[in-house]
Order: sequence, then structure tokens, then C-alpha cells
Amino acid sequence: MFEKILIANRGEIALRILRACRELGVKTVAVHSEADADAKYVRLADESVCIGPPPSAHSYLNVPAIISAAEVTDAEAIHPGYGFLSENADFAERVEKSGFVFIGPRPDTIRMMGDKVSAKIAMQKAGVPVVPGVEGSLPDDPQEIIRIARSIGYPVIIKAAGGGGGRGMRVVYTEAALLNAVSTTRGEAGAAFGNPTVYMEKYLENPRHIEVQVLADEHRNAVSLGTRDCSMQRRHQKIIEEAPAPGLTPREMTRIGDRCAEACRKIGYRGAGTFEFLYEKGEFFFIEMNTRVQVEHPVTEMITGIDIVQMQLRIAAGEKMPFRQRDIEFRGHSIECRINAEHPFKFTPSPGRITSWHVPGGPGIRVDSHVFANYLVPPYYDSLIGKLIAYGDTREQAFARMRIALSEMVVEGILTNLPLHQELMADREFIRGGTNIHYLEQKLAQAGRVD
Ligand code: MV4
Repeated sequence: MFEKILIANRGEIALRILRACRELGVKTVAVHSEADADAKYVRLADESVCIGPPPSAHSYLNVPAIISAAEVTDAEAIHPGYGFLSENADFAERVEKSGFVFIGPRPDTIRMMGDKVSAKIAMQKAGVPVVPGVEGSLPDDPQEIIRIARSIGYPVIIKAAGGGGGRGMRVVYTEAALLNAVSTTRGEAGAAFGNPTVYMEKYLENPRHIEVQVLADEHRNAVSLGTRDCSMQRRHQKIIEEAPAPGLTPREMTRIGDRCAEACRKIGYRGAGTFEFLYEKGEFFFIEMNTRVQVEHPVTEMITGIDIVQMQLRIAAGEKMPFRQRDIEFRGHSIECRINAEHPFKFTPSPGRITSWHVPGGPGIRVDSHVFANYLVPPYYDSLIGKLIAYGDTREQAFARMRIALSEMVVEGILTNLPLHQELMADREFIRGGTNIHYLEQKLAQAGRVD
């Protein structure tokens, strides 16, 4: 195991990584912006280095500053967390070329998954079900584009190869709208991602967003840690996640999990990863792969008993995973509510000083947060201030515990989305399980709460 690693992130995930390090006996270096100098994880870290002014572009995205910090502190490896540089293949490459271990997949794997066209082709080749349609990028020839759309059948969706996470997409319902949509998406993709490549898929109208967590080591062992349902989202920001995805049979879960683990072996994947699927009418369709630890990883930890962040470190250190697929047991149900510093129904950010902070507890409750009373939520970063995670033997018990936890939670001084969570945890349809990716936006629109 490493002696010392650098945590190239902030907020709750920096604290989460720090805790994993402590349990493994690994020393930590926190890097922080000027706005995060008084953060809890900075205090708790063995060493800390200020890497620049508050804006991320000058601090958490400042590659030379982060590499220098690793050099001066003698860190052996860098954990990128999520967001920021976590899926930047050039960063992973710079880290390795500078003689450090990047705690994540190989740079080439990150690069392949960053290009959504090559990711899809690789996964289809590796036996993962993908959205029906034509693989590869769209040609320039208008007649060819029209022919491809006809062969897929309307509605279709045009996506940027360099996009992902909901950026650079356009749904097309008629042939009349097709060519304009393609050229607009191309133009936007070129400007936003420096890559005008686009591809086309059948547009699934009412899918759920179900993902599969995997872990793979450098000794040919790859396992699936089961499914998560992340359909409760607004504008591609997830707000509630649960594991396992409700309503799937254990058989369905094993089947898709095994496909993902097998694909990891085939492509020589290393580390933690997530296969994102759209799920409609009992079928899974791969859309993207995330090559980082995700915000919602705790719900998987709760139902498997596996510490995903510790496993990332152990895999990066070249260790063999201490379990095989048959050793992994799924037990109970877990749900996570993301607590954001924002207006609960308008979703405008609400940074500022938290004057009081009381977190829930009791059986089956976990709180992942870097926040404390008198903490100042900076305006420069995303609004996530913590995650409430509930576990239960059944989905009903996990939900009941989450309702109690939400009722105990007190945050004063800023606005949070706690009232929205309380409403959703009492929502009939959500309680029944299986609501799709449009559910929250439709519910908000019906209540006249949209913008
Ligand atoms: C789709 C789709 C329907 N059909 N692809 C949005 C995020 C990006 N990861 C892929 N996305 C979608 N791709 C096909 N062929 C609908 C979405 C989508 C979505 C997906 C997951 C979670 C939330 C979403 C919200 C709107 C649209």
C-alpha cells in the first residue's frame, strides 16, 4: 500500500477519500483553493497545500500546481475523486509521466470512454447491450444521414461524441427537422468540446437510468457490485439514488452485472467504474461509462459491505481484490438524498454561512458531509453539501429510516433542498418504485414550480 497520497478534490468526497486513507494507514495530502483553506478535510489531512485562488480553473483544475504539490510533499499517488480532473485522460497521463500513480483506470481507457462513440463500439464488441441503431459517427452526406435515421426509426437522438452527462444532445421527431438538428448539434459540439463528431441513436421516450458499479484489478479479476437507480434527476443533476434498482429480478441484475464484469475483463479495465444504462420495458441499453468514483457510490457500499474507495486505492497499489463474484452478497436496500445548498423548488444556488447544522443518526443512517456549524459554503463550486444515506433490510425500511433522518436534519443560515426530499419521500409513485428519468421534471411542472 502507498505511504502517502494526494487528494485532488474538495468537499465531501475529499473527506470520504481521507477516511479511506486513514483506515488503510495511508498518509494524506490535501490540496485546496484559497476558498477552502478552513475546510475540515484540510485540517484532518496530514499535510495541505494551497494550489490557487477560488475559481476551479485556477485551483482544482490547475494541473501543474497539483503535480508540484505531489512533488514537494512526496506523495506516491493522486486520487482525483469525481468531477474536476477525474475523467481527464491528459491529466492521468501527466500524473503517470511525472512518476505518480493515478488512482483510476489507465489514461487510454479514460480516453476511450471519454469518446462516447468509441466507448459504445468497445462495449458492444465486449458483449454489453447498446441502444439499437447504427454504430459509429454520422457521415457528412445528408442523404446518408436521412437513410440512417429512417433505418433507426423516429424519434432519434443526435449526441456529441465528446459530450456525455446530458451535454450536446438533440431529439429529432421528424425527417423535416433532421438535418438542421445534426448541423446545430455538430456546431455546438465543435465549440463546446473541440470535437464536432456526432452520432445517432433511437430515442427512448420513457426510460429509467440504471447503472452498474464494477471493480476490476490488474490480476484479471472483475466483479459487479450490482445496480443503482438514478432516475430521480432534474436537468441531468441526480438528486436521489438507490441500490439495488427496484423492481428488477435478481436474475436480471446478475445477468447485466455479469455482462459488465466480463466487458471489464475483455477491455482490461482497472479500478472502479460505472456502466450507465437506459432501462425500458425490461431491457438494458448501454449509453456511457464513467471511469471515476461516483457521488452515489455509498448506496452500493451499504448493500455489499464493500468500501469502494479503499478498493480503488488497493487496486491502484497493484493488490489483488480479496473477493470474487461469488463472494459478493447483496443484502437489503439503500437510498441516498443529495443535500444541496439551493432553493428547494427554484434550484438557485444558496451559498453562505451555515449557522446551525444537526445531522441525523441511528440504525442504518450514514451522513457523508464535510460541513459543520459556522461553515461558509463557497459560491464557486457545486452546491452539494452532504449526502444522507439510509439502509434497511427492505426498501420500505430504508425509506422509513430516510424519512426519519430528513425530519431530524437541521440546516440553518442557507437554503437547502431538504423540503424537496421530504416531498419526494412521501410521493406515492416514487414509493411504488420504477419512476422514470422525466418523473421529477414532470412533477415540478405540474405543480407550476418550473422556473
Ligand atoms: C438518451 C435518452 C433517450 N434515448 N439516449 C442524457 C444524459 C446522457 N448520459 C444520455 N442521456 C439520455 N440519452 C437515448 N437513446 C435520454 C437521455 C436522458 C437522460 C438519461 C439519463 C438520465 C437522465 C436523462 C434526462 C434526459 C435525457
